[in-house]
Amino acid sequence: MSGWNYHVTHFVTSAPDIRHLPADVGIEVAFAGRSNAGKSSALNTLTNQKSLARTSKTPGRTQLINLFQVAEGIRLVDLPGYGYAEVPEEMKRKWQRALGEYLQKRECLKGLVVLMDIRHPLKDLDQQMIEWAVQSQIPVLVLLTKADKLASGARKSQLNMVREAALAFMGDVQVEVFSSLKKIGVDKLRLKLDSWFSAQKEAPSAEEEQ
Ligand SMILES: Nc1nc2c(ncn2[C@@H]2O[C@H](COP(=O)(O)OP(=O)(O)OP(=O)(O)O)[C@@H](O)[C@H]2O)c(=O)[nH]1
Ligand SMILES: [Mg+2]
Repeated sequence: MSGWNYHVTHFVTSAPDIRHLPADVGIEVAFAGRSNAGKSSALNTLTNQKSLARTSKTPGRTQLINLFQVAEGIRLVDLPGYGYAEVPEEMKRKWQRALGEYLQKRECLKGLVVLMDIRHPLKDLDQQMIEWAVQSQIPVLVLLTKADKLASGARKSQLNMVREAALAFMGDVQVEVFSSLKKIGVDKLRLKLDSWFSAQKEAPSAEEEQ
């Protein structure tokens, strides 16, 4: 199975809620995680583009559902970060609602990448996110981000700890280390996306079926 070329990914649209998204067809894989976990950076690293997804030192920067197209019917989604305390309640409620709706109602969602800072993994909302995905039979790839911030021993022990904890979810949950800065784990991410997106590539077109 040959993979997709993620480098040609381009921006499609930003939506405040699912009603503003394009038709619910094809396959989407969403990147979720706490504010500042490194979602937008991971998307830029994967696609080898400096500023496809906007990154910021200020948490809560990505407040919209941002869609990117890899190929026809193949999309990546940068979801609003959750769990940022400094955001006004009203705004927080709005994002949380948009996020929940997207996760529960979007039929074409076929995989979830949950990003967590390797130094602070498995916060309550991260666990809720994984639990929800497992219940919905959506496979999960957990990326422990900013792995460059830890020495290799500490990195390994965090990975083992989170892998152990992930077993409790009793679902399709794979855990890997990742660094946008040092390009660690990018191959693992690419392989996983290829496998989630392969259904689309292998599906016969309407013409071939006849
Ligand atoms: N050292 C290091 N810093 C990183 C890495 N990835 C992201 N960062 C930094 O972490 C901060 C947040 O990164 P973003 O990619 O904007 O995080 P996000 O999850 O998209 O944040 P929101 O959009 O607010 O939810 C930025 O200052 C990045 O430069 C990494 O692999 N290593
Ligand atoms: Mg972001």
